[in-house]
Amino acid sequence: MEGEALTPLGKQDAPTLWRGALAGLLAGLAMSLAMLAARQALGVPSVPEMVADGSTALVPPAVFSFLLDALLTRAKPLLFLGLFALQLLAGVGIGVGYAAVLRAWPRLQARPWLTGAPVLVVLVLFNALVLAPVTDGGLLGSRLDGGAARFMAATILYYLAYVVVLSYAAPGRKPLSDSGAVASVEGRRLFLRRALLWTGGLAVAGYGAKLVLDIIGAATPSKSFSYRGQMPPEVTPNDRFYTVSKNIVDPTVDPAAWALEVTGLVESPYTLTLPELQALPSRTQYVTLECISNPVGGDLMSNALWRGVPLRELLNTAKLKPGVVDVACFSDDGYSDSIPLSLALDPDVLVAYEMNGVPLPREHGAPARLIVPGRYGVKHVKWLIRIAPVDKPYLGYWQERGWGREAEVKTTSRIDVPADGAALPLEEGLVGGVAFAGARGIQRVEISTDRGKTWREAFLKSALSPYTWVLWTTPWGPPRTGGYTILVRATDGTSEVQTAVVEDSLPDGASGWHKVTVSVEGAQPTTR
Ligand SMILES: Nc1nc2c(c(=O)[nH]1)N[C@H]1C(S)=C(S)[C@@H](COP(=O)(O)O)O[C@H]1N2
Ligand SMILES: [Mo]
Repeated sequence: MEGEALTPLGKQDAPTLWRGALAGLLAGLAMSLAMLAARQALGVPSVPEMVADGSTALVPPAVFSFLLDALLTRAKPLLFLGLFALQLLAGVGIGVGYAAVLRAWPRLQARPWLTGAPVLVVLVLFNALVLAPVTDGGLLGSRLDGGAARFMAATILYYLAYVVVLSYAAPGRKPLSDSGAVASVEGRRLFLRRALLWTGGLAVAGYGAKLVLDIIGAATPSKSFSYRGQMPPEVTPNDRFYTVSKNIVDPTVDPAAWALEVTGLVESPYTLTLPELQALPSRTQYVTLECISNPVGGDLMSNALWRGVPLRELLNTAKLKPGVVDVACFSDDGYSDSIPLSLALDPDVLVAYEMNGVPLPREHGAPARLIVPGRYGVKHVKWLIRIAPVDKPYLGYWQERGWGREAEVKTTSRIDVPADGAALPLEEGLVGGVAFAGARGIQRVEISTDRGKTWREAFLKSALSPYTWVLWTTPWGPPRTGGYTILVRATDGTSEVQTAVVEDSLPDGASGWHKVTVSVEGAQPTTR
């Protein structure tokens, strides 16, 4: 149409900001779809996952510890959805800006590539130079799974999807010819185009929603079970064992493709397949795990029977070179931690592949994980893929984020029966729970109902191993009706009494005494 050239595009032809927002939303959906597809096909993490992972490195742990605990470990699907919504919001924002530019320079509408290309370049540079390095993925994503090439390919792919849809959906009406006949043809074309756009957009959105639901379905929210009012089983069944991980989606490792690399400061590095690991002499051992962020009285503590090969045997086979300080352990999910050499040589530190008699479940680190008696959960690296002795102190994932290096379990005890807030009859009942002191063991557990003036010693069930919690119980009959606070404290194997000093779990684990408050109500009519 010559008309286009004759009638210069004016502001009235440019998109409204609303239209820009809508186009931005559509483009954001297309981008998210491409992002999730790239994640599926290339294994490149999506932007929300990178941000979630990176945020734990960026925000000072003290400020963030509540959020970390609440969001990262408990409501991961929510965190993921929230970041995803933010990503769409960013898409909308760019759409609005884009429309504003077209309103300022309406003639640019005829050249969508001229406006689209800079947006693409800025987005790609953002990923390469800001997002990846800041979230620990390295410049250009070089430290991510699959390296820089895959990350940059995926980046270009999903941002291209954004820019193409945006530059297609954002521009306002181009001037139509004055001729009615031509206009109706144009109108029909426009209609077709719109119908196509909407169908495509909806299909894309639908598929994207499915992929998001898939991720959320695969997301392993950290879980724990509370035994309030009930004694916990001494050995926690696998499906009740607490789970904690840094990931929105935990890795699924193919056991057939899995290999454990023993490398670093050793004479003869080697790798082991799973059958090779399982063929080595193994041992079984009960070990209680407790998360370093478990509050006093919390539920992030469970006990299981583990089978595995002593780490020390794997290190001996590789022959350590002199000068080893720490043994660093690396995981398929990018997690890592280290233990000092002296501990790594303790025959009770295991590379475990069985939990309570069955192969390690996925969420507990299949096919193999580290079990380090006496240390908090952080040290028990799951989805283990590499063991590397190193000649200087090695800071693990959580230590880089402000948590303590030693992670030695503090003495803790918990009242499970009666439940906090319970109403009890005026008669003798049972008070009980668990106590744990890592590798030091538990010598004594006591309760007090007079704010610590007097203590009553509880009966202990003997521990299943030197590295487990103990179950304790004691009968208690409240002398009269009213409110009571029951306190508990344990004494560890070195005769040290659990400290009453209240300490937050960050950085070295929580301390203080657990207490429950109960009310004892009217006398039960006794049979006469
Ligand atoms: N690879 C990997 N290992 C990991 C973690 C992780 O995020 N990734 N989290 C650690 C933390 S903080 C804890 S408390 C324990 C929890 O182990 P569980 O889920 O089997 O109870 O795993 C540890 N090992
Ligand atoms: Mo933990």
